[in-house]
Amino acid sequence: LPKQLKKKALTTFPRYLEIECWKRPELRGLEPVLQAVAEACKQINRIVQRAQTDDVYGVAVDVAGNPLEENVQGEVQQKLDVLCNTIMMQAFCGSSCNIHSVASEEDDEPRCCADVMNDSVFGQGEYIAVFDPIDGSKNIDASLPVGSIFGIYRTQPGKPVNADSFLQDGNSLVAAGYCLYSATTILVLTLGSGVDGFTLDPDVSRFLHTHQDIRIPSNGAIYSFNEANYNDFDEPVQKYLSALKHGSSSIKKRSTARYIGSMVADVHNVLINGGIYGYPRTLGNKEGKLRLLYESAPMAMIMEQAGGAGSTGSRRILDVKPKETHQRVPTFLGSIENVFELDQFYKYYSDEQ
Ligand code: P6P
Repeated sequence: LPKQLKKKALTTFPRYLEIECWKRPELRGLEPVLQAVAEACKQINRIVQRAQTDDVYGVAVDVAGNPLEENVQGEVQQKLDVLCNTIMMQAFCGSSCNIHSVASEEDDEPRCCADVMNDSVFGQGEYIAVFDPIDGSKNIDASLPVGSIFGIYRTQPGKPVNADSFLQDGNSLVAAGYCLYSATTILVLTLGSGVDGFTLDPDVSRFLHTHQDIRIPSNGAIYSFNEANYNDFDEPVQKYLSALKHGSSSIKKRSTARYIGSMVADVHNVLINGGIYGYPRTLGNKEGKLRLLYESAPMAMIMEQAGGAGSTGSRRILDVKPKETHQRVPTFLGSIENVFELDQFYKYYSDEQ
């Protein structure tokens, strides 16, 4: 092939981590952790791909065959959710001794890694991790995309590590990422200096560095909201959506409404193509539906690192300090101009003024 037609060989995720941790030695402790998380995402990918043929699917039951109790979200846990939670938890806790404790969407309370691994060798580390192991798992019914979301914080020096250690605002995130299980399986990660994407080559089971330094367009055509809730939205959101549909003196008419109902898929679509994703507060969810700690804050870090924004409508998501692990927050993520526009509607129309 002529030189210009030869595609540069894609490097692997381990190679990327090796170089990033060489550049920034303070991240060295995360190298085995993130390697293990990538392996966990490969396992989850396979489980998702085979969920409806391997009978992993269905309601998780106890030894007597009774459905397991509802999780903190009030959902009867699916076998798949429980399995993916275990895989992700063991990846964080068992990969090294650098993660002290973890908080999962599937568990009421954070757990110390020494307990998770049943070995006091673990759980001494300087980091804590938060994750939603399989967000939107109900979408697997219709073979729709689902995703895993995670974030890593440092423990606070000199303070005991407990549930309060997780109540840090998103500015303190050291790393954030997600894995989207869709037409392709892609791991998207930020270590605080840009965003990179790694697509799984299923033939060799390797994440390859397909997206270097992802930058979200400063403005985009996509708007991604569950508009069935339109009548419940705050007036600023209603006016913003109306302006997107009809155009206004200050807002360009948008042509592309997209909503899959799987946060990782909807957010990734906006990251790659530009636009805005929103899950505003509704009458049924006074603070929105998405969880601050392990959904909105990691996604907001990724958006900001890619040149975008993450807002609650009145403040940066990364500035919101959680009061409790499963706190919800109104969430708007996407291109800087789109999110800015939305915030301006809140500024001028909100009845909160
Ligand atoms: P609705 C999935 O259950 C989830 O948490 C997110 O992945 C998704 O964006 C949202 O809920 C969808 O919620 O109310 O639009 O069905």
